[in-house]
Amino acid sequence: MKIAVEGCMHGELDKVYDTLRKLEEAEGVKIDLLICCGDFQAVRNESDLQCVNVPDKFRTMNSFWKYYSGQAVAPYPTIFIGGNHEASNYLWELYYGGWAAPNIYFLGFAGVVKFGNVRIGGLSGIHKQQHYYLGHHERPPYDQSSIRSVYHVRHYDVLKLMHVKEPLDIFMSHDWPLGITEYGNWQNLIRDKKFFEEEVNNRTLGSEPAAKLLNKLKPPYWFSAHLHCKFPAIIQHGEDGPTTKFLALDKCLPGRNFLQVIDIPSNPGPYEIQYDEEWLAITRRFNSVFPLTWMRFTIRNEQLDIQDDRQWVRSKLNASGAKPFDFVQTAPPFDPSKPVSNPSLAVHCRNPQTESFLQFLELPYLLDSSHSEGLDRNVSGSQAGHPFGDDSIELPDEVEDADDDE
Ligand SMILES: [Mn+2]
Repeated sequence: MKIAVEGCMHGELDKVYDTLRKLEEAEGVKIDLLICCGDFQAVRNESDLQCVNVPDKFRTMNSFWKYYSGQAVAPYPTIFIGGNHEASNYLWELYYGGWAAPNIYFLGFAGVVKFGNVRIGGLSGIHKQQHYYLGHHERPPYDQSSIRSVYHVRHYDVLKLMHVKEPLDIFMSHDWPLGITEYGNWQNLIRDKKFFEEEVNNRTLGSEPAAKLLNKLKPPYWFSAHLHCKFPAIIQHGEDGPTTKFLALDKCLPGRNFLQVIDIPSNPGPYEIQYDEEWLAITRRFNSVFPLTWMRFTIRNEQLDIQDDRQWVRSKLNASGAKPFDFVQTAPPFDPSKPVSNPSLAVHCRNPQTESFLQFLELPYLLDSSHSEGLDRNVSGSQAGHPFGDDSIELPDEVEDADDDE
């Protein structure tokens, strides 16, 4: 199976698919799947664009809407995670994962799916310590604080991924695992990217939860993006342990290293995206403690036994199949002939894919804020005192964005 891996998409689907078509022709290969490591920008219309945390000069429609509206069709099955520049309102509708457009699958805030017999996991967002232990309290429309914190990685989602016991083939995180530079040529990296030097030397470059997941999951491949440069590394887990090939990739610009094709041994195709039994069991087990407020998320025993859920999920999948529920449009797509200058504020929408998924797992719908009304709201009422704005780790990304002409 040939899998094309891409760094940040930034809404440039036309360009990436075009590059892949040319690559297939030039090399005489067939690409089976595209995976993208975040900053996908699944922007459907002007309202979504207001939910993306991005400097105004980069607040542009780009090309996802064509694939969402049906005007264009993704020529390769595409799987993506979220980064720090996303239509977060739309990704929240699909918190558990789902089709963002036909043939384009969002892995969820955390998720695992199967493509053929290849098992792919991922964690969306970037790490920010001050928000790590909070619940997912953010709802559209976002303010200046929640438009940023909505994509900050949560302990809850990492904990779910820490429960994955069966081997994964590929894992994706948007920011790099903390300390990863020690396993590659960091001297080259800081020569080309001077502003990483201090963080590399202080061992502060990257995400601590991603590093913990890397240590726990030990997948053969780990891909990241975010810092807009290529960086390979090889991690040897223990003396006789397995190895992980790490690769960070750039964003999609001419002359940049934004694509890599890997060849993974697999069953013969055709392949399709399918639900993963172990992941659904973990999702089912953890949904009862899904934290949805400002309150600090703690759980008495962090090791939950999922065996009963596993059995239950297996019989459900045997009865109904493991194919994800069909794509459904939930917002009008952008119409270039009728641009909207004053878009309405985005509000939460119950995506039928998510509703079907939860019905399938016999779980309640919790993604709208009404769920927390019965809980103690004192904590969530104190927004004014909440720290925000210190997004220093994002600086390299934003500094580089500011230098680039897109
Ligand atoms: Mn990013």
